[in-house]
Amino acid sequence: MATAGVREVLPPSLISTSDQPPLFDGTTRLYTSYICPFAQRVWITRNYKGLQDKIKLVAIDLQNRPAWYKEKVYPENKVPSLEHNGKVLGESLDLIKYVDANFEGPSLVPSDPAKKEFGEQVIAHVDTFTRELFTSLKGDAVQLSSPAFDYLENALGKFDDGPFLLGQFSWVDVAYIPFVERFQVVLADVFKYDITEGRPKLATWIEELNKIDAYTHTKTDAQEIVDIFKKRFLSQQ
Ligand SMILES: N[C@@H](CCC(=O)N[C@@H](CS)C(=O)NCC(=O)O)C(=O)O
Repeated sequence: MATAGVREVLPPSLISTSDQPPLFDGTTRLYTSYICPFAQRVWITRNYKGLQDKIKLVAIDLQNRPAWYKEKVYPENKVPSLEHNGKVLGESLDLIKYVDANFEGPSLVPSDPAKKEFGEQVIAHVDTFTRELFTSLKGDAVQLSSPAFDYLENALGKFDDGPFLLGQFSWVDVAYIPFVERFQVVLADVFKYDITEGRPKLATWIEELNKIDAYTHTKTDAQEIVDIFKKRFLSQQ
């Protein structure tokens, strides 16, 4: 039984020669990659709801992917995907909501209509947010990434009953934090820029998220993030 605060032992990532785990044997499986920000959203959700024993992690090495993943499990060939009740579902934002609605544990979607509505609004912006961040790496990253972080700073001012985007911790924080985590590290290391400078709400938000085990247990090592970004997105740096 996994207990809050105790770090679970993560299974090794499966590679091209790894056998396929049984499919549709009644086990719920989250196919994931430990370094994927999209998959991290669903992993945080699972942890927060205390589902470590109910949703098994199956990590895939995306650089050396087993053929059976695309052929038998998830034709989109991406992570995350969730095997549950005889089906395999994908898309991280949908999966956060699916896991929240279909499993026990604390809810990540508030019932307050004003929070629900603002949550949908902020979620509708998340793809623009991530696009802005990745595009910023092709030019003056500090200047080009600023509107994205300013958006968050502004959104964090909406509710004052807690430090999170909807006041209390919710699926909206889960959707954003994997990307903020990566760009905070990369902008600090490569561009010597602190994204929290002049953004006190963002600083507190990150600080408070770092107190939540469900999230901290999913974080990627900072040096690994820098190495991945240098190789994939910053080849000219
Ligand atoms: N829109 C998808 C994106 C998932 C995604 O792009 N995952 C990446 C890893 S971070 C992936 O599986 N890439 C494999 C590929 O594109 O072949 C979601 O939100 O779940």
